[in-house]
Amino acid sequence: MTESGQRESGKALIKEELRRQRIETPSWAYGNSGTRFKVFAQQGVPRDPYEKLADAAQVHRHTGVAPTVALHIPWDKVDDYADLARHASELGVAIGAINSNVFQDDDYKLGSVTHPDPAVRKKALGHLLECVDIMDQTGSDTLKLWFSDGTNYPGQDDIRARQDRLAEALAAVYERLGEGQRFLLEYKLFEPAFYMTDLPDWGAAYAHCLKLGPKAQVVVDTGHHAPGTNIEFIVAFLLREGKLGGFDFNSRFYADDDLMVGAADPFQLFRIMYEVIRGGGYTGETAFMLDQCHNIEPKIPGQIRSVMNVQEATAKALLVDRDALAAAQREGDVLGANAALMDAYNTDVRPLLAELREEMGLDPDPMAAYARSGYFEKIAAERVGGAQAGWGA
Ligand code: RM4
Ligand code: MN
Repeated sequence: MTESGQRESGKALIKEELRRQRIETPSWAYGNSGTRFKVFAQQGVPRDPYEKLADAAQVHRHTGVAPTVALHIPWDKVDDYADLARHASELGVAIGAINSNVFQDDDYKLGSVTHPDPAVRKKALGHLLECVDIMDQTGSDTLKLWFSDGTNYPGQDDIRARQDRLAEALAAVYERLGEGQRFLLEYKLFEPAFYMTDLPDWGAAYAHCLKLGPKAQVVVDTGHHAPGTNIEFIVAFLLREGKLGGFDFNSRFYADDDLMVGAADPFQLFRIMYEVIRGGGYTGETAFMLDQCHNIEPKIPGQIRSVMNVQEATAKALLVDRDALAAAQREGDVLGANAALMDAYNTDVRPLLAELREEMGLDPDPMAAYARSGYFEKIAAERVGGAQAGWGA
């Protein structure tokens, strides 16, 4: 084959991979959000889970790669989940991961599943089991567990006993999982607890999951690490152990900022995606989910932009000449190996993605297509009255 023929077939393969990528958007991204200082209301914001799904369907309509929506319980509580799932499918999307919430009740002031009072622990576990019931009704295969549990002061509670309580709850949830269901265990360095978090890092999450079995995997929220943490190392390690269940993608400059993925550090996102591909996570069960809030920017375009950012990082990671990289690594060619990565990162993949979108029957420019669609004007006019959904509702 000629060199240009090879280039064309390489490009076709990359497009094939990009075409099958799936990025899940979170229902809470469509609602109002803010910081602890102020939640800003926006026009046209959904008032219930049905309207959130409609907004998510728009993101899928313009990107073609965001066909599922994560729910957060109880924020997205409805009387009839089968009906909600039907509504999603009429809109051309499906319900994805179920996110549990044991952090917004007065009872959880000192913790949920790690609380010193067994009655509170029982209540928290009850909620987690209820989330599995909901999965049965929506057909979701993934439960995401994030605990705000931790302590603010040295001596406040027994660190080791809290681990025992956590392990006990996780085992009970694990037991309840049905065929084809799994849970993803999320860790976070700090916040809302400031002294000690019960699941502060991937090592703790990994150890709990390892003990439980194959249906327990770790989820990496990119905003949940100390500054400077090498997240791609964590990705490589967990994939090697078959324990990388998925990502909560977002960007951070300082703490858990929940900004658009790829906004703060697109190079880091590229490095992460390279390790995902290298480790077999791209074609495996690693879920690409967004966990973001759009406090000041419009929400639907914010999600579209985020999906595009993930696609761009993925395309660049797919472009890495892995043979050349491996050869340079074998030869100890430090600069050559680094150049193999950087060449891919420095490639402008936007024309390739535009071409792919056209082949998929989409507009090559999803942001412009959404702006032209009239959807925003429609929801701004229609969604008047009623209570707007917000982070926490
Ligand atoms: C947490 C964590 C969870 C998400 C909530 C909204 O910090 O990232 O994944 O469900 O925020
Ligand atoms: Mn998260």
